[in-house]
Amino acid sequence: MHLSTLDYLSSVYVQDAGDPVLFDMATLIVNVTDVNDSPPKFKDSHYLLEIPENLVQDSIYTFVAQDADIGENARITYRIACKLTLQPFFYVALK
Ligand SMILES: [Ca+2]
Repeated sequence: MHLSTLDYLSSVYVQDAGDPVLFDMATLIVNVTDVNDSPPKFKDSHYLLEIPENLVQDSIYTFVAQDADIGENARITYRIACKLTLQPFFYVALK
């Protein structure tokens, strides 16, 4: 018998009112399945990175998000997203 972390094991007991009292017991396993009810979340809602124009580097920052679900419901993929708006994807601030 394999129990996952969300399985709960208990016993159920039944008896009659006869004389002598007769009874039986059974094992009860409750498996609580995960529902994808938690969205992945970044720690912060905005990130500002300042990068020198001559930077030669494979990686400049690692974004980390967390998901409170388990298994496939917590598996996160990352993408650079560009919404279809008139807003520019990158802002360049001149100092
Ligand atoms: Ca989730």
